Amino acid sequence: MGFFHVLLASLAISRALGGTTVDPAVLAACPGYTASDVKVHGGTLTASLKLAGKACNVFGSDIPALSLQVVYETNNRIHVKITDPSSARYEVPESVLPRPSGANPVSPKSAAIKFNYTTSPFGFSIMRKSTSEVLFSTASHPIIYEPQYLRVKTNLAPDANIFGLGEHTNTFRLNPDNTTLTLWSRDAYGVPTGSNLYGNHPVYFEHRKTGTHAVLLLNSNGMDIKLTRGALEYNVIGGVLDFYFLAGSQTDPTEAAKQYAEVVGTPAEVPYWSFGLHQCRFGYNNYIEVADVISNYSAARIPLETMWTDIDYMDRRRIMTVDPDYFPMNRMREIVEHLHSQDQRFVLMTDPAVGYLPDQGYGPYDRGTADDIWLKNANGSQHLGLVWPGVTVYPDWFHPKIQDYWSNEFELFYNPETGLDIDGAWIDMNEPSSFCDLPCTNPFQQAVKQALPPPRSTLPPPPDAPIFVNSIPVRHSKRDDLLTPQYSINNAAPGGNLSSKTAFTDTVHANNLTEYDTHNLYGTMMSVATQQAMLARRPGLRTLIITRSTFAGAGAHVGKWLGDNFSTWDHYRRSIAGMLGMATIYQVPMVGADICGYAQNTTETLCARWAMLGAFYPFMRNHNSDTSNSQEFYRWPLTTEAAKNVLDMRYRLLDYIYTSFHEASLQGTPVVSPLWFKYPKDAATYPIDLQWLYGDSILVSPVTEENSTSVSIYLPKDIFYDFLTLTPVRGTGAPVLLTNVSFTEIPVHIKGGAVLPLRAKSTMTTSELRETDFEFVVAPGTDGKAEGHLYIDDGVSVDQAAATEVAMHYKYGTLVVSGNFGFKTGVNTARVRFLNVAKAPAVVLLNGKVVARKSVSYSKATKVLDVAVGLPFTRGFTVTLL
Ligand code: MIG
Repeated sequence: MGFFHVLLASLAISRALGGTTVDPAVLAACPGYTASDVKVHGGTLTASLKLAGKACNVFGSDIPALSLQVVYETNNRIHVKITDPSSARYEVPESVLPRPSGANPVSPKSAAIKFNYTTSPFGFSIMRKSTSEVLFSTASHPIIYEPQYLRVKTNLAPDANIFGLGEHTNTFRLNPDNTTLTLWSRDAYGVPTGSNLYGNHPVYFEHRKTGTHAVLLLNSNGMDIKLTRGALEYNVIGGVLDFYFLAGSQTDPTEAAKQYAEVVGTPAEVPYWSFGLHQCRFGYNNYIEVADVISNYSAARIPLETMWTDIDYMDRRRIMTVDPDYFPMNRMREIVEHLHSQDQRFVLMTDPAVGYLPDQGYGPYDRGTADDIWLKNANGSQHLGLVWPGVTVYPDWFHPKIQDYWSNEFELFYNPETGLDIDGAWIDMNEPSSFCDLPCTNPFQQAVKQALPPPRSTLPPPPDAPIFVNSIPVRHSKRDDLLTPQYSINNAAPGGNLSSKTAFTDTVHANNLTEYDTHNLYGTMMSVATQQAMLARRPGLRTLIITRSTFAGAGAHVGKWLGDNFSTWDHYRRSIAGMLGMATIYQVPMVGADICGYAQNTTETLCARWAMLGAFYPFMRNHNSDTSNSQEFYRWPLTTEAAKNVLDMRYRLLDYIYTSFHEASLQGTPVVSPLWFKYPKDAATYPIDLQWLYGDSILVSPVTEENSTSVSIYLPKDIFYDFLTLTPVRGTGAPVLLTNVSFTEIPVHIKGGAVLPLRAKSTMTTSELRETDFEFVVAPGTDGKAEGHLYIDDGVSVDQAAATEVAMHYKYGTLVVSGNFGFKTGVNTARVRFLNVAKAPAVVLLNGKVVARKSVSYSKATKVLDVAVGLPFTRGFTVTLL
C-alpha cells in the first residue's frame, strides 16, 4: 500500500477507502484524442484517435493511439466502439453475451439517432434527429484510455430522469446529485443502499417528456458510474469502450425496452407453475420440518405450489450430497414424491463452490479435479476459497469441459430414479462469494469455524490446505495490477479490495481470461450452465432457475431474486424499485424479493402486507434466514388471510401474466413497469416507485407505512376500476388518499382500456387452475374501447406443438374474442363481465343470438353487467350489448 500512496500522492489523487476521487486539475490536464483518417461508408464510420498532447497518465499510461468504429446497426441503434489497435484488450466474450448483428448497417439517413463528432479534441454526441435533442455528449470531457482505466463523461440535462445502472437499492429514479453506482458483483448481505450488490447491468434509460432512450456500456470490468448534476461519468478499470445507443421512442418507453432486448436477448420463458407460490427458508433443521411446512400450508388452505430447501439439506454443506441423519435421501425422495403426487414442486439450492476434499472420495471434487475444471491461481494451482463446506474450489465456467461436468453432477444427484427430482434450481453465492477477507488473515481454523453456522453436528477438522497461497499478490503481467489497480472502484466489500470476499482477481480462467476481467460474469455463466444441465436432465422441458448474481443478458436464461434483504418496512418499499430495475430495465423479469424479509424478525402486519405486495412480483417466494423467527404465511391470522386474499387475485390473473411473459420472450416488452411507462408525458409519474403495473393493466398501490391503513396513491388522468368491486374510479392526475385499507387488503386497479382474461376462480395448485374456466373482464378506457391478449400453451415445453393465441377487442358495445385455439384447454368461457355499463342493455347477443334474461345480470351500484357464456373455449365468440 505504501508504494501506491507515494505514487498516487505525486499525481494529486486521493485514494480513500471507498473509491478514488481525482483532482479536477489533473483531469483538466488530460489531452484527449484527435481524430484522423476518418472514413465513412454508408452506415459505418472508422477513425484513428491519437493522443492530443502530453499524456496525463492518471491511473496508468495513456494509450497513444486508438481505433474508433461506429456502426448504424439498425434504425434505432448505433454501436460505438473504441479499442486499442496495438493490443488485444479484454472484451466480454461473445460466448457469454452474443452480440446482435452489425453486419448490415442501415443508412444514417433512415436512422432515428445520429452520431456527430468533433475532430480535435475528439468528442462525440448522439442526437435524436426528429427533435435535434442531444442525448449523449462527451463535449468538453476528453476521453481517458489507459490499460486499467477508462473514463467517458457525458453531459446530461439538469433535470434528466435516469433509471438503471444496477443492481442497487437506490430509488428507481436515480438521484442526479453525487450518486455513485458501482458495478462489481458482491455478496451484499443486507443489500445496503448506495453499495454494489450481486448483479451488474451497465445500462441506463433516460426519460424525458420528449422521449426515452437507452445507453448500454457493454463492459464487465469493475466500474464506478458517477452522477453529478448535469453529467454522467463512467470510470472503468479495464476492457474496452463498447457503447450501444438506443433511440427508444418519443412516445413509448416500451420501445427502449424492446431495443435493449435486441442487444442482450429477450427473457427466457418460464414454466406456468413457476408463477405459483414458493416457500423457502434457511434453517429448516431436518426433513420433518420441511414436510410439516408442506402439510401446514395445505391445512391452512393456502395454495403452496413449490417447496424449497436451502443448504441445510447438504451433508456438511457440500453440494450434491444430503445430510444422512437430518435429510436422508430416502425421506427426501419421499417428500419429492409426495409433492409431485399433489401437483406441487420442489426446488433445491446449489452453490458453485465445491468442497476442497482431495482423496476423500467426494465425487464432485474428484471428478472436477480429473477434468481440471477449477479456477486457477496464476501459478496454475487450484484457487482456494472459503465457503460453506470450508475450503473450496470454484468451477471455471469458461472451461471447455465445464458443461459436461456440471450436467453430469446434476444428472447424478438430481436423478429422478435415484436422487432428488427437482423441478427448478436455485443458485446462490455466485458472485462468486467467499468468506475470506483479503488476505485471509484470520487464522484459518478460526475462519472455518466462523464460516459455519452453529454446529448441529461436530465439524470434522478442516483439511490441511494451503489457503494462504493467495495472499501474496501475483502479477498477471508487468503492465496490469490485477489485485490493486490504481483506480479503486467504490467496492463495499470489507477493505474495499476487489478480491475481498470473493475469488481473487488475479486468478485465471481457461483461455487465460482473468477473474479481474470476468468477475461480473460468474453468476451469469453459472446460470447458463445450470440451465443447460437442467435441460439435459429433462430434455425439452422448461425449468425455473433463480440466481443471485446476474450480468446483462442473464434474463435470457434465468430469473433472479433480490438477495439478503431485511424484514423492515424500508426493504419492503425498496423491493419495488429493485423489481422494476430487473424487470423493466435489465430484461430479467422473473424477479422478486424475499417476501416478509430475509434477515431479522418480521411481524404479523409486515408479513401480511408483504405477502400482498409480493403477490405482484413476477416471482413470489417467502424466504427467511436461519436466525429469524418462522414466517410462513400460516403463522399468523392476518398474514394467512392476506395471503389467501391476494393469492386468489394472483392465481385468477395467472394467464394474464403468463401471456405477458410470452410477449416479453418474443419482444422484450416489460412484464412489470413503472407508471411513467404508460404515462410518459405525465411528469408526476417519473419519481414514483411505490406503485407499479403488473402486466400492462393492473395497477398495484400497496400501503407503504408501518401500522398504517391508508395510503396516498397517484392516479394519472385516466379511468381505473377497483379490481375487487369492479367500480370505476376517475384519475385526475393528482394524489388520492385511500383510507381503511385493512391489513388483509391491497389496493389494486385495472387500468381502463383492458380486456382481462381471468380464471373464474383460484385453486390450490396451478395444475388445477389450468382446468378452470375463463372469464373475461371488459374494462373500457376513456374512449370506450378495450383490448387484451391471451396466450396459452402446455406451460412446460420448450418447443410448443400447439398454442392458443387469442385477441379480445371491445368497442361500441361489442366484444370480439378471436384467434387461434391450437392448444386445447378443455375449459369453458364461464362469463363476460362488462364494467362501467351506464344502464342495463335491452338485449344481449351471444354470437348473434339473444341471451336468455336469466343469463344476464346488472348491478346499478357497481355498473357491472355479467353475461353467462358457457361456451367451450375452442373458438372465438362475440358478445353484443344492444
Ligand atoms: O451465506 O444458503 O442469499 O438466500 O438463505 C449465505 C444460505 C448463503 C445466501 C442467500 C440466502 C440463503 C443463504 N445464502
